[in-house]
Amino acid sequence: MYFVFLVGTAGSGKSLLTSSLEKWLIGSDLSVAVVNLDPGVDSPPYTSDVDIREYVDYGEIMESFGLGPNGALVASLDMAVSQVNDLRDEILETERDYVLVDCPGQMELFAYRNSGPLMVSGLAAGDTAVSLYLLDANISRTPSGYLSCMLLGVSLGIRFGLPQLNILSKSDILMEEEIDEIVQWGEEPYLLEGALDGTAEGIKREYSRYILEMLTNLGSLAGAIPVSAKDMSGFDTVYGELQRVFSGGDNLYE
Ligand SMILES: Nc1nc2c(ncn2[C@@H]2O[C@H](COP(=O)(O)OP(=O)(O)OP(=O)(O)O)[C@@H](O)[C@H]2O)c(=O)[nH]1
Ligand SMILES: [Mg+2]
Repeated sequence: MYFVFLVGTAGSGKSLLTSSLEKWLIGSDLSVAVVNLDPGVDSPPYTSDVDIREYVDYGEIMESFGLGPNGALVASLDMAVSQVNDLRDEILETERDYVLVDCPGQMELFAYRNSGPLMVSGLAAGDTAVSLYLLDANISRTPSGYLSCMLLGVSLGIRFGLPQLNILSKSDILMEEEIDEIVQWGEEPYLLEGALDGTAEGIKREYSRYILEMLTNLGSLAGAIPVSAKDMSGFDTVYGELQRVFSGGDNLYE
């Protein structure tokens, strides 16, 4: 069983990509289970095989504890993590090859509290797992937006401890030349440096240089694969990269 966790900032396209990737994998004769890990979602764009909402009632938690949306998400995840073994058993019972896990959008709550990483490690529990980190094309189309998304990606990699593929989500909203430029930023750091120098000034430029140098030294400036969940494009490349990782490729954060 191969676990694929979809992570990224709020609205970066995790749920729609989960849905489109499921369709693509099934169309390639592979068996797929879909897991919804977002307790607060109303109607995800897929039919989940395993759903955290069967284990915790976000609305009721919000009401009975007098919590706001963020507090209720934290409480829901904290409660659900005690049942992670049951969630995993339910996943194992599907006996599918691939497990797509759609993670909650509020990354600062999911990744930077204990329950998120505990949930991820509890679900995968020794099986091969990878995370797809979505960079929203709306943000990463500018050099400083791209750099800050990459920085967040490193931080998420440290939190989850999984090999990670960077996905340039919603690439259909970009022009072909923009996509090429962003892909090249990942391949040739000096191009990103030049683009940053041309767009940032003062302290922003200085910080950007330091961060770029750090990411380059860490070897963490891996490129992002352009994908559109809307047009179903880029999936063959994602699948190829997943195979590379699953067949014993790199694990950056172990
Ligand atoms: N153009 C375009 N829009 C997309 C794509 N993927 C997602 N969107 C849109 O982006 C918005 C957010 O998509 P979701 O899939 O809900 O994103 P998410 O990361 O699951 O959001 P949260 O769970 O709320 O954090 C929706 O309006 C989607 O229709 C894409 O590939 N192309
Ligand atoms: Mg979602």
